[in-house]
Amino acid sequence: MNRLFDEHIKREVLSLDGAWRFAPDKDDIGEAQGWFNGLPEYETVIVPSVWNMESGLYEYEGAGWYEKSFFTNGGCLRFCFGAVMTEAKVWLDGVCIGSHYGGFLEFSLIVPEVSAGYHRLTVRADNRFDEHSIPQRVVDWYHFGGIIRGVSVEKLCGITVLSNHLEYTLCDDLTTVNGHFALEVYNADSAECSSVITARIGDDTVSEVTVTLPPHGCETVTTPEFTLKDVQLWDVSAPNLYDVTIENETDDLIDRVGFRRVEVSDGELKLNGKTIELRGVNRHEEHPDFGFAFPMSRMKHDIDLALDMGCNAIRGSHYPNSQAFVDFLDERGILFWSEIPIWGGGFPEEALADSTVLERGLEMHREMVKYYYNHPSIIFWGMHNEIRSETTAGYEMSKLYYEYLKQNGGNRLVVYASDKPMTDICLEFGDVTCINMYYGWYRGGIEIWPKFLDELSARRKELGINDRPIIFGEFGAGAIYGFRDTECVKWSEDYQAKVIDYCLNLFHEHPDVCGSFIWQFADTRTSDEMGYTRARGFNNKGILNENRRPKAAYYTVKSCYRSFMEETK
Ligand code: ADA
Repeated sequence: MNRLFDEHIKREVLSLDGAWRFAPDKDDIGEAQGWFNGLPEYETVIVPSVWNMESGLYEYEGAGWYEKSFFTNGGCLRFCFGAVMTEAKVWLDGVCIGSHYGGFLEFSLIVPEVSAGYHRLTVRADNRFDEHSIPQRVVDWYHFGGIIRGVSVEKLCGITVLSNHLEYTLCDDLTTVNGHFALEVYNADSAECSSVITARIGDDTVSEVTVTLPPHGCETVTTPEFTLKDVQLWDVSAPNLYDVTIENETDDLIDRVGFRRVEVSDGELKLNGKTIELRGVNRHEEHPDFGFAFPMSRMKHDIDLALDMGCNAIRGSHYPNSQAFVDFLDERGILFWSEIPIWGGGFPEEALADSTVLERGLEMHREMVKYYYNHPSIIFWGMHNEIRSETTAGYEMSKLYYEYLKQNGGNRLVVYASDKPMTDICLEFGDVTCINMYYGWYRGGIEIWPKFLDELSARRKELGINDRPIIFGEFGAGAIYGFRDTECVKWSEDYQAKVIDYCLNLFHEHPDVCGSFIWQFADTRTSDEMGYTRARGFNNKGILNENRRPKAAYYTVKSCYRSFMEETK
């Protein structure tokens, strides 16, 4: 289960979450020895999870095999994986049925004819890196391995809808919507099949389309255009959602949508025509007990904390978060920045120009757009973070991804976080100028900030992009939970609170800045490659510690963000 609602009522879905047989493959011999025909030795683990939480595997990087038996009364089956770190290969009864690259994105594999009876599903997950990996080995988070999100098997019958995008424009009256659905349809039968598919929004049938497909054919069809009147907008203060049901006699796909408009105009960021200031945090979807297999109950708690601080925005740094988390954001009215894990600090220039990397990154953007398209909370697609944006390779990558996302990403802005704006040659590819900068922590004290802001304004003017607002995508300071000091020294909670307080107020007062995303929401376990700059093996810039206990900065942020919020009322 990866959503906060049932995606199917008519379609038969069997959850495969729970106990699986598991074996780490430390010598990488599993494939040669045919482990897909049955694991020679195994222990029981619970899926979803990361293997690093199993004893003896805290630092394990390599391949891991998972196996589970299930029963079906036969037919066309679709195996759905919420996310597997990082490369997955899948077998059904010893026969390979497909593979997937990319750790934080869902994928599904269809097997057209499966006999009735018991079957064995085997997954080999591999979380190693090479020069073509996204991310590359050096990242400031931990390289967890395993099946990190839910797994299910769906039985497909006749014409089925695999995915849907609601494409719409909101008219200037902000109450009328013109739209249509783009439906990815598949024929699960071994004969040609025809069916009328109906699309409902709430209780209203808005569109119908007749689909005819050859045996096991798949295509994307567009429903006729419809108009909806008196629409209740989705907004941060009133996150109105509508249920969507796409169905025919035997199949259905249920989703939720919200109608809103996001744009940059008159140099300001606007949501539904009104200027909005983003009061944000960066959050890793990572927990000390669960790694990337972040439980839904804890997601809700994180959102409660963010709202308590007065946040209205979260950056899903640095990879697509689980669908359930974004569902919560849709429900609670928090804006989201969703990005793929191209983390520049560890990305050498040659990797940016590597054709496999470029294609893998593009495919990750395609999948992110495909699976997250209908979430109203997502207002930014993030292309990458802190890459070598002063190089030609950085420019070419940015251009490729920007053009793809502008064309295919729906009503959203495209952004990336730059840590070198004075030499960056890609800034034209950000609808908003997003800066990561750490004065007060790295590269000198907080007194440098005003000078930096002046230089940034001059640079943006020179590039002719000063009509776009600025967002601070990252800033902050490290603090060890519980370390207080009257001298306000580095690593103390007091020092962190001071830096954040200074930055938030400075950005809030600046006419060109439309938002701040503090680095970071909670402390996170990091990789060995980050070395001695990361006390305890953690990135300690959380305003909460890893167990979500507040540091002093929590109350500073709460006081700032809540007072900014009051000003906009
Ligand atoms: C970068 C990076 C973050 C984190 C941060 C830090 O800006 O994008 O992931 O590593 O630095 O803590 O230094």
